[in-house]
Amino acid sequence: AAAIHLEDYQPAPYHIDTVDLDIHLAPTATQVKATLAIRRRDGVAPGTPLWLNGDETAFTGLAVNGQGLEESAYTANERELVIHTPPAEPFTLEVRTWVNPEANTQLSGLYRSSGNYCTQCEAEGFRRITYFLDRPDVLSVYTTRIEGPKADTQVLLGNGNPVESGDIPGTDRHYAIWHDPHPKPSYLFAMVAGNLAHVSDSFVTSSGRKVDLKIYVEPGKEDRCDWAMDSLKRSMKWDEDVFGCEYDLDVFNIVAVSDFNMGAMENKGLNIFNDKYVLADPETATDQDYANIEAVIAHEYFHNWTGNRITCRDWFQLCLKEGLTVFRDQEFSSDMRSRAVKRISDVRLLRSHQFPEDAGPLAHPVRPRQYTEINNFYTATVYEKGAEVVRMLKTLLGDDGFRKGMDLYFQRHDGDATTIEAFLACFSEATSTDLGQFARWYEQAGTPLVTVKSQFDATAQELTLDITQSIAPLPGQATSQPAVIPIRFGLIGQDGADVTASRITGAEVRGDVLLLTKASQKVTFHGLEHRPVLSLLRGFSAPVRLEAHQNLADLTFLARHDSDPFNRWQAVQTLATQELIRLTHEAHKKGSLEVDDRLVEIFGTILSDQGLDPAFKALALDLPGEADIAREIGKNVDPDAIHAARMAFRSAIGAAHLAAFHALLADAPQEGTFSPDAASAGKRALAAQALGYFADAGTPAAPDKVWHAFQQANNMTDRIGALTLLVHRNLPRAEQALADFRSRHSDNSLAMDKWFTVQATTPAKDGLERVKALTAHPLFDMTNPNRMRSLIQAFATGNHVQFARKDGEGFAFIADCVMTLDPRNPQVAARLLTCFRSWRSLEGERSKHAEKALLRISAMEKLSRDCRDIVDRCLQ
Ligand code: HT7
Ligand code: ZN
Repeated sequence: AAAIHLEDYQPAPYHIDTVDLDIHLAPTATQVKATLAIRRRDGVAPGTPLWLNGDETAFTGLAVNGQGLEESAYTANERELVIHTPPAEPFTLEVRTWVNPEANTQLSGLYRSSGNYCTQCEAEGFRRITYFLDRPDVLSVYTTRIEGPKADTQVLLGNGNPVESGDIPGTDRHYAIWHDPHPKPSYLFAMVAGNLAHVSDSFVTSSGRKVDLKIYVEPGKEDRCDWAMDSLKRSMKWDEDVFGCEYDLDVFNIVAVSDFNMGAMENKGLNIFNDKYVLADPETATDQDYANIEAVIAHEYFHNWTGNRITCRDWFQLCLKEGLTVFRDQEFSSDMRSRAVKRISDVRLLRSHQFPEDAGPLAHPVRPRQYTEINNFYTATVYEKGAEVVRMLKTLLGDDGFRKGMDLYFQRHDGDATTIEAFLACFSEATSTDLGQFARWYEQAGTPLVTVKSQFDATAQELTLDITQSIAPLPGQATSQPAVIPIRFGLIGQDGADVTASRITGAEVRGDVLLLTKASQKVTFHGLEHRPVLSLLRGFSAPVRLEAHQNLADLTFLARHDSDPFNRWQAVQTLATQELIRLTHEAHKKGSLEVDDRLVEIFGTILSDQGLDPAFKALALDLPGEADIAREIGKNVDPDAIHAARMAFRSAIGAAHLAAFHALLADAPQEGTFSPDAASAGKRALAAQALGYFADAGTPAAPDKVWHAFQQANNMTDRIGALTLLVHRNLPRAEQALADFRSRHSDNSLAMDKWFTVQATTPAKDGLERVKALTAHPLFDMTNPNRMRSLIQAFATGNHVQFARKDGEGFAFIADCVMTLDPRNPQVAARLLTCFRSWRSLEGERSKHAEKALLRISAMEKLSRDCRDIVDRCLQ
């Protein structure tokens, strides 16, 4: 398929001011009548053909200004509707199509989930319902009439406010009409119909308007919506308080469905969610689930202003809404929870998902310049790195400057479909700052590497840093230009308190932020009596890789004394990573896996620090994951050696601090009533770490301890934690625990997803065989995206030793799954396929097997555009 290029952007030749939809629902033959009020754009020649997108769209008729057209006056097929010579004056076009929701396995357009009708139109699903200028810069006011059989579609929902509803006399059918007064692009259109139950609440906005809030779920699941509703109300209040954004309709509806390609969708006034991000109770949801629900509910709600009121001019600008909205949801969660813990968790996610993407064949700028399949650009780079870029803007401009820029953006662009340039111009104008060089963050792919070498001159009382920044060559980007990199820093004196330099030369400094702007620069801190310990990149102030060449003593000092919690955590991670890399090399050559006592001791210091928040402690105790170690090693990766190294390190820590872990377990809270708040979750996370290390210390008491933890768990976090240890460490009664879990939760699909994932990620030698056997399990269903991800994708992304097996069987299995899935659901298949993105960094034999699997996919006849795009880029 031909690539689409940013530089080719042209505005649409026609406006579509209003869209009136009349949808008659039926499982296999839904009739859609779209009446479009169309107007030629100024400057466009009269008679310019009107070209509308379709995708497997079934045409049944049309009329222009109420009159039928000769067949020669238009072209209608699955992919397009072209009116060859439209009227010069504004006109109405009535188009009739029909849709088969039952057969829609792609879950894009109008489809069925558990017998209910729902839609997913981002990015290009609306054209699967009716022909349209299906692009984000065509904004229209929508009125939707939905009609269906009363028995099967008791609930009829659309965008905007409800206008009217009633029975259709003499039939068993009824209808509802919805009107959305806010012009919107077609990707934000939605409708839902079915027999759904709901919970209700309300919110009074800052200007005193009452908004009715409803969450719709399958009947019987209403009692699992409390947390989502609570999160929604907190999000609405937070957006008013922090960004001055007030909600703008009379109703806000959320619908949870169990078949959904992604997490959720921000359709105007009618958010549709993967039920995984709505449903929660202590019995079935982990603390992580609660945190995710809070974040995703907030994210979709925040899109109402950043995405819906102000949308993207074209899909290249996707980060305009996604990066900004992720930043906003991260800030919301930070305010609801511990800011330090949230920052560490976000950086871990960025490093584990975005850094590998940015270092391999799928690397692309935060604002890509070309694509063949837009669905493949809903990536960690657009979302997570996009959020980091917004965060850097805030760091550079300060809190007030950032808020001024956002205020100007909302005021100037409300109702627009706009660009990154326009967004940056608001910040530039509001703060009189030149952001020309900063814009490179949107244009260049790759993670900058920042290296720092420091030298202290006691006589001159100067600390000098030699700093470089560079991006390794990438496909399509041989060279790069220096970016503006804000480095938040501290200088720590011998007593552990921060000291200040009398003067700093060689770089612009704003408060405690150093601005790097050149490929290499020398920065000097003057007036320092003693050599301070450097704390760089505090709070992870820029999405870069930092090589600061700090020795064990300095890093240990930072781990103990840094006033910046992120860098305290980072110091432990850096030390642990260095040791894990050394141990991995030993394991690879079958050497001895003796762990350095000094490193084991650092974990003892963390454990005994009474002043640390339990959630922070839990994160600090967690060793870098296997994928993190692989990424740091970068080439000739041997996943077996990494696994052995990591387990050896864990055993050493467990054995050395057994008493401390034991004490932590004895102190673990035995709650009566479960609370999902951050403080309680932190205590559970710490107890889970203690149990894990206790198990890895290998004492004879460990298996019983874990089994009891499993049996006594009164919430899902504790239960799944213990079950994971039983299965992954192959402890006695693991199979019994799996059977117990299954019988307890077999009627709850979200809980059963966890059951599949625990087994998919077990590093045992027969891990792959277990996964293959589970594909034949009666509860496994390849066509349900959540279930597929819980087993297949969890295996491919969370089981490095088995996925990257030396015999190549792991790769071959995933290739088979991709090929099975592709004809049914190409979006989900293509996402699964991205698990091959780091194949070139594996050691020889393994990378050969991965290439073979990719070539097999590439040779498949009728491969979707989605998978073709990913496989071609992986192999380039
Ligand atoms: N904006 C939404 C993206 C999304 C999506 C994209 C492609 C295909 C299916 C999809 N479902 C949702 C979600 C968000 O980022 O808020
Ligand atoms: Zn989003």
